Amino acid sequence: MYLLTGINQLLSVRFRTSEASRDFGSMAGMSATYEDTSVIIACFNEEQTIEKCIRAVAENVPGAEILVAVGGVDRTLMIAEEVSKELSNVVAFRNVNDRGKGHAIKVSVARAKGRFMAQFDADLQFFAEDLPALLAPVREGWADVVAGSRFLDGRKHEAYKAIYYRDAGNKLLGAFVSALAGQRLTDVTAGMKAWTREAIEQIAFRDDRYSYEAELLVRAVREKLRIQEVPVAYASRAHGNSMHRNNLHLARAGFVILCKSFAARFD
Ligand SMILES: Nc1nc2c(ncn2[C@@H]2O[C@H](COP(=O)(O)OP(=O)(O)O)[C@@H](O)[C@H]2O)c(=O)[nH]1
Ligand SMILES: [Mg+2]
Repeated sequence: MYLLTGINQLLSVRFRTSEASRDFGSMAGMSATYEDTSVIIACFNEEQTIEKCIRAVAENVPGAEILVAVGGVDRTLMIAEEVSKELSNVVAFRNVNDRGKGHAIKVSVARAKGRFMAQFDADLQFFAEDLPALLAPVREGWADVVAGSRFLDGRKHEAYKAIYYRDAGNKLLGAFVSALAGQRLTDVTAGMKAWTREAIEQIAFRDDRYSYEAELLVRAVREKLRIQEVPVAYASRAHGNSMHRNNLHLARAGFVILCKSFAARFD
């Protein structure tokens, strides 16, 4: 009972409103080339999807630098290097001493040439078609950080088979981080985010694993940066394995993200 009341209170916190009424669809087609942009793909044993992923990114954000930061032990790096011979703006590298997705993103940010950056998961759970709309708010100068959201209306999730506990947990995390940040954020763990170079340097997130996703947003609010959410489509994982192996692991990850978000708000 107390738990439910608490959750309700969390959800009913009065938030600073974001500019939810913007028409993301119309902005998506604005820029034809992305020479000023780097797209970061962190991957861990994604040999089955990496080629399709890189090609989809290259097609949807033509001209962008594509950094592929590879951990794990399978053929992902070999495949990415093969694609880079054909597509000159693809830079594939082994993330030496890979400590997790957060680490791979940090290392890639340090290597990236673009003024604007986006992260995009290698497992094809997100759609490269959403990258232009994700990047529009930072490239047009009206946001410093953009968070892709699977829980905002606007995109369909036709290839997604709902996992009740995971979805509920993600929404709860969103509500918790919103309450911490004082700004409504519906989805803090989505694998699609974008930022400006100045913003990510100012944020300087610390976590090397999965909690960096929420930490990044909490620190962005602390730094008084402008965050915009953009709806993104989502699909179930069809190949490879999630870094969250089972429900127990997932629950523990949720708890760790919660604690690290709290620490990032007040440290
Ligand atoms: N370099 C690196 N990438 C990772 C690591 N863990 C996950 N990733 C990548 O981060 C993205 C999201 O991970 P995923 O396992 O799909 O997380 P989930 O979608 O939350 O289940 C995928 O592209 C993974 O390959 C890691 O330890 N190192
Ligand atoms: Mg995934």
